[in-house]
Parts: sequence; C-alpha cells; structure tokens
Amino acid sequence: MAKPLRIGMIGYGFMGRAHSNGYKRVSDFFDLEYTPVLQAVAARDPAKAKEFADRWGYGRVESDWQKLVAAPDIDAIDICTPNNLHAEIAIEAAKHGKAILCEKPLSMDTSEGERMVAAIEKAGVPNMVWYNYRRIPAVTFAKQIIDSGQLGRIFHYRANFLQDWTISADLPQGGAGLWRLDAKAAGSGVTGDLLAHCIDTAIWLNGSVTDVTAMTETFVKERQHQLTGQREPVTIDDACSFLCHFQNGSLGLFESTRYARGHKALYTFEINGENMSLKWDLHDLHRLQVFDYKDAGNMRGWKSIHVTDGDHPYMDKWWVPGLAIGYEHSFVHQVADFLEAYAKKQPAHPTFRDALETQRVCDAVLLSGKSHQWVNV
Ligand code: NAI
Ligand code: SOE
Repeated sequence: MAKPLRIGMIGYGFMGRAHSNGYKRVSDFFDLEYTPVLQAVAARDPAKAKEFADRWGYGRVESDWQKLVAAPDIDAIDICTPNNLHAEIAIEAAKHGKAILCEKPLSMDTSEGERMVAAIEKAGVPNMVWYNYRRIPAVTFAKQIIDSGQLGRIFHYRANFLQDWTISADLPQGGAGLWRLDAKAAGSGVTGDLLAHCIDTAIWLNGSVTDVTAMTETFVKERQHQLTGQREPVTIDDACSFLCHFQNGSLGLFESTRYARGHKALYTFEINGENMSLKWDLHDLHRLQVFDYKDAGNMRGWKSIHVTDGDHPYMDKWWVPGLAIGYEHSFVHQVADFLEAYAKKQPAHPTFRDALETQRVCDAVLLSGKSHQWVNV
C-alpha cells in the first residue's frame, strides 16, 4: 500500500484546481511509493474555501496559511497564490520542515528568489516549481531528442507566448482575477507570467542564457484599481520581446504579449540545429514537428509526430497509441515525477534553484527593457 503524502494547498483558484486534479488522478495511473492525500486547504474566504474543499475532497479548511504551514498533519505545502505571496509562504513552510511545491514564477524578483532558495536549501526540504509545460509528452520527447545529440550544433532557439485578454482599456487592474495586471501582486507582466515558461523550457532544452537585450511596452498606462477604486498607473509590461545568447553559442528570440488579438495562449517554440529542427505548438500539444536533414534528399520535409505511442514519454501510463491526453495531464505528470523523486530523496526538477535561473533571466530582460542595453544574466 502506498504511503500518504499529506498536501496542504494554499489558494483555490485556477492552479488550485489544476493541481488538485493532478493529485487526485496520479495514483490511478502511476505506480508510486507515495500517494497524495488532500488534507487541507487554506484561504481567506472560509465559505468559498469550504465549497472548494467539499468539491475536491479536502479534509478540512484552515482560515489562514500560517496555520496550515505549521500544522503537524501536513507533509507538503502547495503554493497556488498570486506571486507576491510565494516567498513568505515558502520561507515559513521551510522553517516547519515541509516539502514545498510552488507555482511559477518562483518569486517577484531575483533577490527574493535567492532568499527562498537559501531558506529551502538550509532546511533541506524537497522542493519543486510548477513549470508544467516540460511535462507535456511532446515537449519531454523534444528534450530526449535534443539530449541524444541528433540536432548537432544548435544555431537558433525561438519562442512565443501570445495572448489578447488585456486589450480593453476599461479592464481594471488588481484584486481577484486581475492581480496579474498589478505589479505589487505579480512582480512583472508578461515577462514573469508568460516568458518565464518559455525561458524555463528553453534553459531545459538548450542550456543557460548568458546575456539579453529586450524591448518592453505598457500599452495602457492607467487603469482603475479594483481594490482602491482609483485610477492608478500600470507598471507591468504588457508586451516584451528579447534577443539572447545561449552558453552553447546559439541565438535566442522570444516574444510575449497580451495584445496579440486572436491569440488566447499560443505558446510555441522552435529549435534549429545543423542536422535537425524541432518545433512545437501548445494548440496542437501532442504533435512534435521534426525536420531531419539526414533523410534522403527527395524525401526531406517536416514530419509531424503524434506523440501518443507507448514508447513516448508518459504515454504508456494512459490509453492506447493514437489517443490523446491534454493540458491537465502535464500536472498529473509533474505530481508523479515529484512523488518519484520524493521517494528516492532526489531533487524534483525544476527545483527552486532551477527556477531561480529563470528568474535571473527575467530580471535581466526587464532591466534591459528599461536601460535599452545588453544585460548579462
Ligand atoms: P487565481 O487568482 O485563480 O487564484 C489565486 C488564489 O490565491 C485564490 O484562491 C485566492 O483566494 C488565493 N489567495 C490570494 N491571497 C491569499 C492569501 N493571502 N491567503 C490565501 N490564499 C490567497 O490565480 P491562479 O491563476 O491560480 O495563479 C496562482 C499562481 O499560479 C500564480 O503564481 C500564477 O503565476 C501561477 N499560474 C501558473 C500556471 C502554470 O501554467 N503553471 C497557470 C496559471 C497560474
Ligand atoms: C495567464 O493567463 C496564464 O494563466 C499564466 O499565468 C500561466 O502561467 C500560463 O500557463 C497560461 O496563462
């Protein structure tokens, strides 16, 4: 019988649901030494928290997160709150010796991230950050192909994360649902929210970024704040594009915006090596596009691999070849990988330290956006 890992969840919004689904599904499909137990959820609104707990099967509700991180019946704290609470909760949870799973971006900025890494490493607690796109089978498969060396020397890496939900100048900022527009809650705009995913995947697939030059823009300069009722300056980046060098000598090109009319969550990346190129698109998440220069000349072309076979990453745990899984399964996979690492007392990637590297790139990008200079990471 699997041993319990008792989860204390903080925040019951979008990610609270995505993670809860991951915890609930994982042991049905993966054979693991530990199984998550939905022990308790903490949130400020007791009625809403109770409704969430009842729906998802959490054992009890705590009125504030401080009680949850100190509770003796909790093994792991899952941080699903807006970004400005990640550090405080993680540092406190580390003091209580809890394992910590934290949503992305790790922190509001690099210095806060460094304090978090110092705290969790001092406490020696298991830790992981939810950069879940790594766990989409086609993305993990791209990693396997790249690591096999088949691409040869890498020349280019490019990624986009495009949305369109903040175009209206009437949209308020701050508070429930709109904290992403308020720099005090989010830290930054698209850089920390969307490019952080692209940067995490890029570092994982293509290695470290050495320096960056960026362009940022805030298209709507003032918005009504939901909490104060006042019109206040908008200080997040609405759009951000940057160029970079990777340590392996390749060149990077990244773009993210919430003003690309028609795009809801278009995350794409492409990597070009001397022998092979790979590209992926979140809207067609099961497919990995591959161009292999080693194919016979008259047969060369982009092929589209449907990553659903039993020998593709994670897919032997699901249905029969050809049948699809989706976005939510990336969280199931991340829970499975965390539990496996937890049982073996090994790091679960991306660790807080891995995510700090992404944070450093984000900060360099934001600094370059202001200074209009190249910035070393
Ligand atoms: P959300 O707004 O849907 O939910 C946030 C939750 O935090 C709400 O339940 C809210 O009541 C709670 N909360 C706020 N202040 C609190 C406090 N003081 N104590 C306890 N609970 C508090 O936000 P969402 O979309 O779930 O985002 C949460 C985190 O997840 C963010 O860091 C975000 O960047 C990240 N995220 C990651 C995604 C991914 O792809 N890995 C996708 C969406 C969000
Ligand atoms: C923003 O709309 C958002 O939910 C991000 O916060 C997530 O990290 C991204 O995965 C999807 O878009």
